[in-house]
Amino acid sequence: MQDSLKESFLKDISEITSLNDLLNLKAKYIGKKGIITEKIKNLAKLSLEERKSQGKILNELKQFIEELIKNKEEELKQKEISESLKKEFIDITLPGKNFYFGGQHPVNKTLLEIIDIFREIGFTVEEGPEVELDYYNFEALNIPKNHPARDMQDTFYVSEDVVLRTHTSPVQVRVMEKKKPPLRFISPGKVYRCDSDITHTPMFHQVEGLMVDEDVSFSHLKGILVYFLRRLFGENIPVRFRPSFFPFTEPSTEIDIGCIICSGSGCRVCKGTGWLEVLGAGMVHPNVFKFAGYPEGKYTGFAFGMGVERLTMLKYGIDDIRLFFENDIRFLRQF
Ligand code: 2NL
Repeated sequence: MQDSLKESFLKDISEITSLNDLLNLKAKYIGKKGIITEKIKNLAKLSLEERKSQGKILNELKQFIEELIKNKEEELKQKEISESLKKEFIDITLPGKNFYFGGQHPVNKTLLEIIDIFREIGFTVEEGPEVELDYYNFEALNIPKNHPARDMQDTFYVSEDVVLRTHTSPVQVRVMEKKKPPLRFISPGKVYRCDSDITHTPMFHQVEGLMVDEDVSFSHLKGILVYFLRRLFGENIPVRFRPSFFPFTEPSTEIDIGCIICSGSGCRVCKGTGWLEVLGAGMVHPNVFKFAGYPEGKYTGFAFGMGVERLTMLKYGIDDIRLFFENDIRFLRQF
């Protein structure tokens, strides 16, 4: 009788594959209402003789079952651990996922190049507000109210006498108000004009420069700007000066370099002329010194200005300025 019980237990336990089933099996045989437990309870009904022999057999069987369940439990726990280890295995020798480094924005690259060149020859860097008084943006630069230059530059007005600066020249006026010559600095930064097409964006970057002292002449202007262009575009770049007009300089000039796309033979980029305009410059107008509070006739100086997006477009042969502001990673990765 107890032998067949043992056999049925051995058969049952051999089919167990989970801890949960094992607990049920334990309850079935040796739980509160388990088969063995019941049998032990029923011993009381037997004669002393039988109680002794049956009791011994049942106790041994119970111990045997407990032992096997304990072993099985250990075995199942080990199996569970090794299975989860197998499932969670990470092959650290697999190649990593590709990721890409960001790059410097091409406009910023050009800007930093320009700043470096001027720093090396003793120019410092000055900055100022982007929201500017009409006075500093126009008035103090010899552009009076109703001057056509104010229409030429489509200006974002914040209020009647506050604008988004249309150039970085107001920085230079502010520096002149505070410091006496000799002055030699550049003012890079964002400027704003109400204009948008393939060569204009409402915000772009400009670098202006100013050098003021006693006896600064047009030959200083020429020497420094030709040197600058040779550094930026290469030693052999052709440079030419054309007469021009700005309200804040007299005389004024626009400076061209030989077309870097066609080397001067004429192409789409230089519109067949062989030349590209890259700088505006001139000798500071006496009225600008007057607004800055400098004594009349004491100082002379030259000033210049350039558009950083335009220079970057020429340098890399980019034909649409809006590409700079779309931040398409495929575009940006090329620089
Ligand atoms: C251009 C031309 C220029 C200046 C900027 C300047 C500043 C002061 C006094 C006189 Cl405080 N001039 N700046 C002079 C000539 C040209 O910029 O084509 N910019 C993109």
